[in-house]
Amino acid sequence: MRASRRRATAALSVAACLLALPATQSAAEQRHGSGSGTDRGTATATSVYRITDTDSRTRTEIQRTGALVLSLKGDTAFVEADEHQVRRLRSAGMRLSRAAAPSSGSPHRAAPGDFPPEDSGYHTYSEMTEEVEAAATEHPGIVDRTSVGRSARGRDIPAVKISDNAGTDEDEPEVLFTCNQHAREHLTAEMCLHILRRYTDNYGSDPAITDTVDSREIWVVPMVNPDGVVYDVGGTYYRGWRRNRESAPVDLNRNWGHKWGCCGGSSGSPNSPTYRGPAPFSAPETSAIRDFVESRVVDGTQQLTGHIDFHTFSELVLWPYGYTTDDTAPGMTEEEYRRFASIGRSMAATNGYTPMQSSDLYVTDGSVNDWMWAEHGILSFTFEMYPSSGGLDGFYPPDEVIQRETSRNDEAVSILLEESGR
Ligand code: 0X9
Ligand code: CA
Ligand code: CA
Ligand code: CA
Ligand code: ZN
Repeated sequence: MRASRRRATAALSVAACLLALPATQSAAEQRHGSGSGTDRGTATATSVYRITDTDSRTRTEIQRTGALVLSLKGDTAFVEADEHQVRRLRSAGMRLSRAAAPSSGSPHRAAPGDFPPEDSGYHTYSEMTEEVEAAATEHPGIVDRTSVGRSARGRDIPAVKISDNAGTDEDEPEVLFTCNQHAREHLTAEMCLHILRRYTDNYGSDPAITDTVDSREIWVVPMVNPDGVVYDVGGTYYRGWRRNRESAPVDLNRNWGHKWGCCGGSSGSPNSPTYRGPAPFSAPETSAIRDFVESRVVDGTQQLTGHIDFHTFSELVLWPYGYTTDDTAPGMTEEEYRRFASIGRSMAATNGYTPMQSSDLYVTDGSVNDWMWAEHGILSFTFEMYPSSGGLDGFYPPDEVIQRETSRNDEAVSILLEESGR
């Protein structure tokens, strides 16, 4: 058994104290930082609700109230909402029931700014940069440590290139893996670091890995949103933070420049967790990745052919477009859509995730996949990792699952790297 007993005990005693108070926010949710102090901007308390029989249309409607669809299990959505949003959803005819409070959370941590001791398997920002440096030192021939730029608060955003002759730009298909656009989705940084280790430590001993490294240029950006990550673990409890750390924090996955703000799939309100920012690429973090991707256009040809952006959670494989529920749209022919769906399904068959067009989950505009595909023709997917469902605790799985849940995507990552050569 993992070290959850102590947490659960702590949670229960806190919960007991709160029973005497108006039940606006459960103890466990408070411990996960929902309500005041989250990136909702206002001091409205939120809770997690279960809504049955949803579809893409109703889930998009849910998002439009400012509530957040956290995960999907069949047709049942788990939704984080405040009282005002709950009233709006109920008056729209939806039936909401309070989801059970998360069973585990984080206790006081030894040192603010770090993960609590029982979650020390997760990498802080500085541990992530150390791991990247170490990979470059240990594998000088095949690892090149670079940077895509700086975050809003001036933090370096490391990028790693893995390839034979890593210091040379060779004529090989290039593939990009990005993680942690959303701050609280910590398992994703572990996913990127796992990819880094897998393609370096096994080079020269595993023939398939060696062949891939020799025939591709693999780019990995483990933490797109370092400010948000540092903030999320910077308090006594996990904060449940999603956005970056500009003074008006931006949801980076609504800030990309294709069909930005077009379709009700983001918010113009700085208080919303899905705030799209004042302009496309207003956020330093998205514009840094944009500049990097544009720098991969060599002699008029985009070198990057494949991309996965890792998120948590819901165990989904998603492909564009997100801004429209139509399969085809400008820049997406039927044949291209079929290719996305077919690769998405074959990847999902290896990890047990559910494959779908991203707007089948809910409509988003300004998300990364739409821009990568529409502007650069990059085969770009979103993976929503473990767990398959749950409330806010779904963002904080115990570190014991890291190895299992990152290696779970090995075959899918291999498929993308393979397809990117076609
Ligand atoms: O809303 C998002 O940005 C992603 N989900 S998350 O819970 N990690 O925030 C999903 C983006 C995929 N695109 C669409 N659903 N359209
Ligand atoms: Ca642990
Ligand atoms: Ca090479
Ligand atoms: Ca190249
Ligand atoms: Zn996310």
